Amino acid sequence: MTDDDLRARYEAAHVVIREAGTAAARCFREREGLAVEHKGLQDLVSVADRETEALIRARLAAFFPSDAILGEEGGGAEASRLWVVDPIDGTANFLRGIPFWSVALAFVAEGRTEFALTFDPVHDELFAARRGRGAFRNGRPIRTAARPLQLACVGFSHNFKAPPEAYLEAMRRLLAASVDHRRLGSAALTFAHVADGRLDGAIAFRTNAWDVLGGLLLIEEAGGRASPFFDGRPLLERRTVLAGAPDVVALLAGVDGVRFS
Ligand code: 2AM
Ligand code: CA
Repeated sequence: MTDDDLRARYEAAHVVIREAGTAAARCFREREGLAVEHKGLQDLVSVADRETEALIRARLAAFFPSDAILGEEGGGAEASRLWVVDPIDGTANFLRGIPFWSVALAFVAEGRTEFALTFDPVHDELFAARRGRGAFRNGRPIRTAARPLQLACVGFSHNFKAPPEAYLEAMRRLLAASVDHRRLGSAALTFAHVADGRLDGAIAFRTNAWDVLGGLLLIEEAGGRASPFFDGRPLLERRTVLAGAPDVVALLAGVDGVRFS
């Protein structure tokens, strides 16, 4: 793809994610009575997730009809030009009225994430990164933190399809090193907060591409280290990923087989 092709998509993604996030935030404010279904154990979906994804798909298909789309709710398959969409990451927070959720978009060309956007419409924070060109919050450059380990804090993302052993091993290592932790409930937004230096690292257990693909690029572009998502396995296979400041990443490397290339 040419630089112009990528730039056109990156610019369009800003417009699309702001529109989608604004629509989702309207549902968030009026969420009482929203129909909710259970996808699995502690795994919910609402009409807001479906409508937000439908809006994103419609806009992307109109702008770039030959690109493929993979979305959490609507599915999809690997392709050479692929948009990866999480319409509402942190659905459980969204439905409880906890204002920590996001809309996440990433664009993959020839098996490499080229840009990523994560939008928190409640706080009007749009995190964006393009490969090789840095990471930004609302257009201003952001950097990962460089705190000493004993002031550090790592964000966890867990889902009930992941076995507990790796989670407990990560927790054991952090507690032994006096590193604090949070579980904020949106993997995509947790990774964005690491890119912005608010948290020092993030680990997500057996997670899907749409939850973390963009966040891994955001952290890399903000100066941190990130485990590769593209490791030879199919994109649709879940895996554990880890990213953040080098000493945090070193402390957790190897948990659930996480490797750095
Ligand atoms: P979601 O809100 O889009 O479902 C919670 O710590 C994180 O795990 C969120 O990013 C959440 O994404 C994700 N998550 C929740 N249930 C999940 C499941 N069954 N499989 C994979 N990811 C899940
Ligand atoms: Ca998600």
